Amino acid sequence: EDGYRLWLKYDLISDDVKRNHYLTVLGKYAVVGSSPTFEVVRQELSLASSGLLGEGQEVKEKEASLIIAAGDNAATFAKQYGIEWPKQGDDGYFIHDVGSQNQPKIFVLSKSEKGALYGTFRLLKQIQTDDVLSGINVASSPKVQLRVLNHWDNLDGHVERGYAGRSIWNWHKLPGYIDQRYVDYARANASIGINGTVLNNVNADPLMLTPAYLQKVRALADLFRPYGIQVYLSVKFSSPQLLGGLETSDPLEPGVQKWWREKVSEIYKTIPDFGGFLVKANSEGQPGPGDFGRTHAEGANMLAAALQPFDGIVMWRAFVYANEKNEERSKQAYSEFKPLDGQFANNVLVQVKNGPIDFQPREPFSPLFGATPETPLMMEFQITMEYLGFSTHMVYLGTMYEEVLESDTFAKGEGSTVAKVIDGQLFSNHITGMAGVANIGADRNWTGNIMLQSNWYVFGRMAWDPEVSAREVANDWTKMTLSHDPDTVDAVTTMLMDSHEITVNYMTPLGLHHIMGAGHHFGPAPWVDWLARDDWNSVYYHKAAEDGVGFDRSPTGVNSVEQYFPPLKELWAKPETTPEKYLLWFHHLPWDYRVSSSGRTLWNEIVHRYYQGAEDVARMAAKWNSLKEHIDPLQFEQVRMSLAIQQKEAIWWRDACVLYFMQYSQQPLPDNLEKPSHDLEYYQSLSFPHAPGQG
Ligand code: BDP
Repeated sequence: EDGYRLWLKYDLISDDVKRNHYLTVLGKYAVVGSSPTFEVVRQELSLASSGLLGEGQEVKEKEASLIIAAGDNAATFAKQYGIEWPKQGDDGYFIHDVGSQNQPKIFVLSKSEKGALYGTFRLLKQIQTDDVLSGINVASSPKVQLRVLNHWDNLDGHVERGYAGRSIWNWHKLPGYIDQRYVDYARANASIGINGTVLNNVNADPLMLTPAYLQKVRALADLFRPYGIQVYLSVKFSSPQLLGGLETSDPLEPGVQKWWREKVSEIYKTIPDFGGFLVKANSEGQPGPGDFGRTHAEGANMLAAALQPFDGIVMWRAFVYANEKNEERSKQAYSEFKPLDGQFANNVLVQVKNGPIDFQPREPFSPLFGATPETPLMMEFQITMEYLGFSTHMVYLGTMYEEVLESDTFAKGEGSTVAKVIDGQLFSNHITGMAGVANIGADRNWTGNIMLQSNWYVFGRMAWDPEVSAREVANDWTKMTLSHDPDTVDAVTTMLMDSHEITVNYMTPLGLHHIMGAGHHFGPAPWVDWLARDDWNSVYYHKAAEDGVGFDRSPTGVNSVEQYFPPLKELWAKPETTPEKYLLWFHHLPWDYRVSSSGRTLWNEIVHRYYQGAEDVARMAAKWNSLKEHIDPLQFEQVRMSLAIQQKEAIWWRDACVLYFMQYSQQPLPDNLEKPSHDLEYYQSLSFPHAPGQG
């Protein structure tokens, strides 16, 4: 098992009783109707039944024990069999058994073919996770409309912040050569409900919009269509100048508007169901409406007007931090976008990173969530491991996503969670979305580490239902990917669930952030103080000095807490009422400050967390090693090696950070702790000029 098959392994079920039970369902199936999507359903059922059961075939409806139907056919079956079908959206599905204990007869019904495809994958998941099928009665609908992967893939095949090899898109061989990987990518996405993909990097190459590339995009769009996946592109705001030879890209200039209208209609002629544009504007050197004295809303709306006749949308990113007020970085997105609330066109979503800075191992949620009742906000999570140890650190992000989505913004009183902002419940948005920056590459196992496939998986599951539990998803993924042995499943699920907190401990405990290597973001480097912008440097973020450590974002400092709703703005203004996980995010505290949960001094608590984190990685590695006989040898070995690297790097993080901060705390390490094996200069001298994934 080399990881290529992801969570869709369909290995023969060895337990006879179970296999026979599933045979009573999947052994004889009927897919009612024919269409490209139903062809996909057929192929998947054939692959799954022959794999899981060793047999299985499509039969006539009357003989079938599993019937998949959509639209009018589904409605007719429901009537005929007296199935009470709960109200649901077009892409939802209803799985219902009308048979008997020994001979189930199961319907997978949906209003749409896409929903029937999702329902089919759901039924297969029930089998892959050992659920009994007789009596099944499951209804599910996506709570978020746009469930989209963002590929940061460049046209030359390099993936920005990618740690799983080259881009899966072989632009050179497209459109003529369709790699089997594209098909398996589409299957994997459809199986978790992902329905959109942005093919290229947000730092966009204008070439993407040239006719030759649009033909390549079309080949992918044609392939993905039956899987319910729409294609989107990142665009460069200055394309009218760069491609069209215009003198300006000013969004209010009629010539510019015309250029985009024509480009968009050319795209739709090629790809009739094209999804729309993703835009990074006036951010990290990218061009944008600000270059012409226009606002983000004016820029977004100009593109939105061109896309609107075709039902296309604009996903406009709020990742900006170079505003004229020159405010502290964590405050800028809010300052820039909050005043624009109500000014965006109907087909614009503003795409906001989960935290106010930048995909750190841990951040409080961005204060924009809840702050824009008139503007639909799209969540942007990072699935790729830019700040979390690339692909050798095993970090399950489900708990991190869950922590963000469960956070209460208090925008409309208690219970106004980020999840409810994103799924549109809070402000009744007409359009909703969640984006994940993909961790996918051309490595055989897709994500550089089998364990990190879980992050692609959980992103899809949480985009479908932002309130699903991270543990439930971890459990499902483990069964589908690694093992059915109950003790192994429990052990791996526990590892996954603990992994994020452990990593935060050995990288950035207690709200520390942005102290990784300059540029590549690999390894510890709290000493970085030489980069051009203040807010690219580690020292700007931790502010360690003899008087203490941490960033004062309370009212005595830069007052970013004012951007949150009460009671958070009051609670987070004081260290005693700030959650410990955000302590040094919001406060600069003396080294002898008492951390309430442990009673330790701040210095001792920091040291404790670094050591605890590193020790916990060793514990995880030992746990994994004990599972050897229950896991496929190749999978086992891949993960074992990664964990060994992670163990070494956790100690590196611990030692480098503790030695660095010790200069300021001027206090020793507690006696009982293992001493760092090198001095601080040694850690500072390490360099990684060719670390992967840089821009
Ligand atoms: C930062 C990455 C950079 C991205 C940028 C973005 O380091 O490579 O281009 O985010 O999201 O975290 O635009």
